[in-house]
Amino acid sequence: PIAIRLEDYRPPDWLVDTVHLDIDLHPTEARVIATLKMRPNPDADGARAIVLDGDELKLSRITLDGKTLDPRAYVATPERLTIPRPPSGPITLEIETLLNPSTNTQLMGLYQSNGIYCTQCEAEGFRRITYFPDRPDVMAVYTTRIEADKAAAPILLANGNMTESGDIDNGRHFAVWHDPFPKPSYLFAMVGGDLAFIEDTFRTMSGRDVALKIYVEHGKAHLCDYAMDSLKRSMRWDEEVFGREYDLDIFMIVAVADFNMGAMENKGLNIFNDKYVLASPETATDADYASIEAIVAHEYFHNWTGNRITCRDWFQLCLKEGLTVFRDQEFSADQRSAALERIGDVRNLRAIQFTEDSGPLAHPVRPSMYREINNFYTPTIYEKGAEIIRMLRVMIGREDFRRGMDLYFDRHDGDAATIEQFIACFAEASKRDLTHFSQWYSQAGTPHVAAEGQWNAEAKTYRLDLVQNTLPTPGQPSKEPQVIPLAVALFDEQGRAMKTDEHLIVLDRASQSVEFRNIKSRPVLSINREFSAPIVLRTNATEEDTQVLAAHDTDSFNRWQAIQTLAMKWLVAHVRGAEANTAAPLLDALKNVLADRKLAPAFVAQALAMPTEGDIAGEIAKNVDPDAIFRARKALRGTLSEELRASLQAAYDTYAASRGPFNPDAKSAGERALKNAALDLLAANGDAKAIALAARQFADADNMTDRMAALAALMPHDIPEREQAFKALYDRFENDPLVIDKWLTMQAMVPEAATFDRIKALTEHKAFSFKNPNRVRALIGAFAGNPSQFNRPDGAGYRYLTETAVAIDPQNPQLAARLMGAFKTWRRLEPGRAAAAEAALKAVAKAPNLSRDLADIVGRALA
Ligand code: B3K
Ligand code: ZN
Repeated sequence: PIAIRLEDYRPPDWLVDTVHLDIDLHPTEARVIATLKMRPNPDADGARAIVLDGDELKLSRITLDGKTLDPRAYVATPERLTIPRPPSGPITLEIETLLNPSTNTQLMGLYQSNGIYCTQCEAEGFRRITYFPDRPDVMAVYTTRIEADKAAAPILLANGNMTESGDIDNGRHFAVWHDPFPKPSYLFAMVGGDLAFIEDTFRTMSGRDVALKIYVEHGKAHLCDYAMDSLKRSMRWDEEVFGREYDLDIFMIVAVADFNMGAMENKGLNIFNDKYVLASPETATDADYASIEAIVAHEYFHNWTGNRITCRDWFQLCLKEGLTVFRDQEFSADQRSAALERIGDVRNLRAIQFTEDSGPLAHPVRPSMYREINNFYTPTIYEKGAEIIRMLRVMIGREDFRRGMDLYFDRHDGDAATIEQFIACFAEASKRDLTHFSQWYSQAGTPHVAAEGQWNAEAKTYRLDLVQNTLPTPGQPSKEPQVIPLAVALFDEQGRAMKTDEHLIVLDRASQSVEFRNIKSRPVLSINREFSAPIVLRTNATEEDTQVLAAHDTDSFNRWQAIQTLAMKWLVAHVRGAEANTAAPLLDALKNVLADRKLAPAFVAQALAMPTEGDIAGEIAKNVDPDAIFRARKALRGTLSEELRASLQAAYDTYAASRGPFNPDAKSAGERALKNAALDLLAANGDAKAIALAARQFADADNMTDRMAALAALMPHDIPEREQAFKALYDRFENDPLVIDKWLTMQAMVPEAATFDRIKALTEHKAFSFKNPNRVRALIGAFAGNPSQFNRPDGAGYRYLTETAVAIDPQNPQLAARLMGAFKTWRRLEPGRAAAAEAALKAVAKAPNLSRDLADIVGRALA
């Protein structure tokens, strides 16, 4: 695939002012007539040829200013429509294309999901509908007329407000939608089908009433209430916190079963994966409820950060995605618990982004080159992008941050903007030079920071020496120092906060020292509080220091971090063969936390959740042996199970007893989380009483959270109770695909050699289909996330994954490429496994006719 470079950006030669789409829906022969009012771009100096993008398109007709275009005046291929010598002034083009939605298995452009017509255009799917300058800096006003068989598609939706609808003869009908806000083509959407819906209204801060509708397949309307509630809370929150009001008369969400990702923010017509809309206590876990809330909010927030202000080009993707993730994280923090949200977000960042940043797929938050843009919807663009904005707020303070956001909305409303323009707003609002800070966008890799403190008893000073270093990443062999905001506090050895003047240290050189004065006793350092910067931190803290923080740090994040640090120390020592080392400091810390009635149960649950196998592999970083890691983690959990039995049982009993009707709110979810974390550890050794307890909870549960937690506790053990539970889950929910996904995932996670055969058998099961992305991710994606089994020493896991990806590729390249994300850490494996992974990747690279998506990912994974 050819390289697209940021430095090659040129403004479009032609602009499109209005688009009129006339779509005649049909399963195999849908007809699209696009009428484009175009004019030369006064800001461009390039050639004046008209070059429109296409992808697998079939042109049936074209007119220019009402006259059929002479075949010698244009060239049409499936990928491009070129008019080499168009008139010099404004023109109207009418382009007719014919599509086959029923065979569109890529799920890009116009396709059918369970008979429902829907579209997905980001990033480059609009060109699968009609020829168009399919780039985000071409913004136009769209009017969409949809016509369809009324029985097959009684509901016809598109962006904007509906302006007209009616019946025509032959049982057909139509609807016209007009979106007054100019938008790029990637935000276009339409839907047609026989759908159920729920509706509500929202009164905006200026007093306008907005109709809210959520459309789903028939029989699912009763599962939409939580999504609707999340939507209304998001709309209110964006008004209160960012001053952003909704702008159309209607806001719609449509949920479909076949979708390549989570959801899509099309203007006024969000299209969602079923998984992030449908919920009932019976079928959705607390984690599902939290994701629905976060994703509904995320897509809604895009209305301002993404739609009203969009991206000039795809290199600026983090402009909308990093910012919108930041906004949805803030929303969840406000709706639930800020401390717990931060712990969860950092856990996720380390699991998915730090791993990416340390391997062959590392890339800057704003890349300077890509070959397939769909491969850049990554944790780096999204999660690290959000971290940069959080750091910016820490650096300039909340007030200037808000003023910078206001300025951005004010100045760039209606624009296709760049990162530079965004940062300039904050530089102006805070009167600061943010040039060096902006390097976070261009330099890849996670900085490692060493913080070493020395207390001088005589001088009563505490000197903190800070050193930063970022390892090379592909294409960036040497790195510059980053601007790293470090929130700091000092405690005495009894855990009392010391009064110090310095709270925020900005490390912006390779090394620097800070001195605290008037420090009368040896301090304990709490640094990178609230995870103020996305870095890997090493300190010279003693184990006693870490215990002080684990017991007393007033920053919940760092208190949780201290406990993780104690656990990690034990785990790494164990992986390296030091089996005799004591877990006493960790056990003390956990006993403390379990006994502390003032702590939120959700926090205690997070403290009990030991570092994952992936976390440990990241810490070890080189020569990783997944089996040794698995054994160490199992041994630690076994020790906790033995040593904390009484307090775990007490925690379990407390929250098992306080059960009322299911409520998905944060407080109830936190109580369930603690109860289930306790159950998980109680059962970690396979103790017969604990297994019986888990089996009983599975059987008696009145909600999916408790049911899945019980199954997760049984899952690591090769016992009949586990197999009975798998069977019971299937029998009860065989007609509910979203629960079937949980059933598939849990089986794919079993840490036993037999899992490999189980996976292969499950692909033949009638509940499974390679055509549905949710099923594939639930089974194959989860297997790729099973560290000990995907990384089987014989390499069979690698081969299976790559062969599966190659088989899926012709049908759905995006899905195939996503699966390959499992190889982002292959280079840190021990030599035997690394060789097997490399061989599997090389076999893919040699396969014929790879999609651009798969070829790009494999090429980079091997580079
Ligand atoms: N913007 C979409 C993602 C589109 C992915 C295209 N491959 C969803 C989101 O981030 O909100
Ligand atoms: Zn987004």
